[in-house]
Amino acid sequence: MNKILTLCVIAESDRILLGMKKRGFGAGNWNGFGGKVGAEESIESAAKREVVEECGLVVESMKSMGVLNFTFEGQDGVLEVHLFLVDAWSGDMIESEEMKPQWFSIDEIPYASMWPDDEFWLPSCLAGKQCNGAFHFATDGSIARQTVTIGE
Ligand code: 8OG
Repeated sequence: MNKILTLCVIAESDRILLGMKKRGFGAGNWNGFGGKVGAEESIESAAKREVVEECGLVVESMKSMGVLNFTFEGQDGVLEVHLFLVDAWSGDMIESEEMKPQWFSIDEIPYASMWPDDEFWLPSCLAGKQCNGAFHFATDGSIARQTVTIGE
């Protein structure tokens, strides 16, 4: 079964907000904010809900940046992750049960402690370019195959 998920990249010109995932899928990695789209909600409203739940910030403006599909060796189904770049927000940042947020300089993004695919699309996303792609993960967590298309 395919799953639809969201991923919001919150960034200013020189820094990015990442969250240390404290539990569940991807625990121990820095990542953007997001999760599963509920049956009754739009992808955009799910993206905004996940941001406020995970780090307390209210999304005021975001841009759709593409779709990344993830498959895993030996597992059925596709994770369809809808990517957004958030460029305006309000509210106060909080640590949640799921995520510990922290700002990083754009020059010091901790790729070694992130999902291994991120280095192939995140720089382009931060530059405002559309990112579409598919990554197939081997059982050891490495990327076995990938296709990435970067747009304008
Ligand atoms: O609800 P849950 O916490 O399981 O959602 C998983 C989050 O992780 C969701 O925001 C989508 C995101 N995500 C993946 N795979 C990858 C990936 O390979 N790279 C990044 N950066 N995020 C991912 O599910």
